[in-house]
Amino acid sequence: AENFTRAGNVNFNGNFCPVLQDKKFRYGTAGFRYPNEEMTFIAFRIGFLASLRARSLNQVVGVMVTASHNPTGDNGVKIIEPTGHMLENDWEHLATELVNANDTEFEELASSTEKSIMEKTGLKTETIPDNAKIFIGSDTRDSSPWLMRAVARGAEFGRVLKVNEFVNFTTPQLHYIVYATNKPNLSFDRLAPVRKTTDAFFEFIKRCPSKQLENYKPSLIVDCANGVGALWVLEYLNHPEQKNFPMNITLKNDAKDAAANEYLNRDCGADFVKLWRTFPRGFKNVPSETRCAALDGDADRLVYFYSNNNGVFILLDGDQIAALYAKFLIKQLELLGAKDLSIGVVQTAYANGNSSRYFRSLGIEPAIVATGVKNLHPKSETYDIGIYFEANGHGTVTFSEKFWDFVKETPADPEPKIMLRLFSQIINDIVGDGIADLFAVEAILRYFDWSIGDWASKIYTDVPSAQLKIPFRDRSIFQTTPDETRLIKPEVMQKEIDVWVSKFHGARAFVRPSGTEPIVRIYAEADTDENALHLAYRIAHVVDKNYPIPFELPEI
Ligand code: G16
Repeated sequence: AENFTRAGNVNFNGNFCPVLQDKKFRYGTAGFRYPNEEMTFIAFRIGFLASLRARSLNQVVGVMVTASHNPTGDNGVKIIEPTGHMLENDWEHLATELVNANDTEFEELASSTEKSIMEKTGLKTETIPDNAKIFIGSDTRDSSPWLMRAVARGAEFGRVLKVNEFVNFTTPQLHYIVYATNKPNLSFDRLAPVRKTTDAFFEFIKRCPSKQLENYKPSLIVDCANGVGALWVLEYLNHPEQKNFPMNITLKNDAKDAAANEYLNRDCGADFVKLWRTFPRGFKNVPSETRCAALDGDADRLVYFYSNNNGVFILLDGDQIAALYAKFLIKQLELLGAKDLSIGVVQTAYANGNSSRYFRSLGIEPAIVATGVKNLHPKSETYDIGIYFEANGHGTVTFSEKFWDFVKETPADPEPKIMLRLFSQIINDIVGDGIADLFAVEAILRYFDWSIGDWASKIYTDVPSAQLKIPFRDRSIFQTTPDETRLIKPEVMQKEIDVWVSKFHGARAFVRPSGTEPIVRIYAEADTDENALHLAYRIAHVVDKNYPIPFELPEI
């Protein structure tokens, strides 16, 4: 079954599978994501391109096989730069060209691409530098082993034979391992991301100011979305200090093998909880005021939730995590009188209006960029301390060289400086990491001695909002402004949206095509939950009127 053609088109069952000529594939928000039976030739060609990237830089390049929050029938591939970051823009274009070439065009395009890249780097076309290597990672999807092989064969076609496989890894772990392997002073190690976070976490909680905890309880329930996080969360508690400072984590939706794929992200996980603002499956009997968190399928997102004593479901999403981080970080800077370190926040159009207002009250004007870590991360790096989060729970904190100099260990360091340094080590500053973020949130809640209710009430409360997903075949008809809050095309639709928004009090709403699923997303805010939902459905009707939706929308 491994007789890949030279264009990589053999599917999952070993059958020849020509590239679909009527379909255009694009490198979306986080790489290529499609139904898994369409993915083999894409994985092969991405393996090929990754090998050219690795050869031209003489470094390790990563390829992650995952479709993260998408349903189990999808899979995906994305390339990870040697820095651990998302693939450069120019290379996304190359990837799109290679993937959309038909079977006969592919070989010629592959060889001309190889030649021109190697020429640009001043190397002979056949050169295979010593450090050029591909790290392929995958989560628990049952189509992943096959797609990993396709990536490896593609890399071989691109003449890179040094390939390491990371089966059942989270996406952020692979990002970190690729980064650390390329760093001269760090060494390659599969458990490096775990150790880095937990060593700092236990040291941090040992030093927390409140010795007698009144509100914070070191126990929580984690919804693992039946994905790879289930294999890892408890691994982070496998630390000598766990017996002195026990954290009690209960896992739910923790089916972790490929056989359990049916339940991956199904009625559970961070995307489900965020979208539907309700408990995932398996949480029926959880008592009120119990701190709960949800990861997504590849554990790169995190949201918290609970029900309060009145039985009301409360969501603490990525915006709330960013606000918690900001509160803690600003406090440390104030205690240290460190005025010359800049601190910034990066959000997207989905950020809840009250979160942005909260940051303004702290003197931080949040920067709004397009959806996708690839857009948030670089902006965040323009600050000494950059906090970036998407409302869906994807985010982290980045630090500048000036920050690292500032927190460098010296004798008699003041306590807030130590806490800043430890926090920066708990976090996976290379990319948003659901598990590292979970430990960072726990550390801060413990630092403030806060219950989840304290967190929900002491920072800000959300403006009522609603989100809908509408299946949509040709998303290319939509063009948005750079911040994605308005449609440039179709113009008529934006006019109709404006009319509806003006009819609601304190409202805003937008439509944007997803870069990971064959859907458009609708987001609306208004003065009440009912009105926000009502407005979202009004906008859905606008989409339906212009481009009929393949199902009945509720009458409003
Ligand atoms: C990916 C990206 C996120 C993005 C999300 C949804 O998340 O990494 O930055 O917010 O897709 O994107 P879209 O709205 O374009 O569908 P994940 O967790 O699926 O990798």
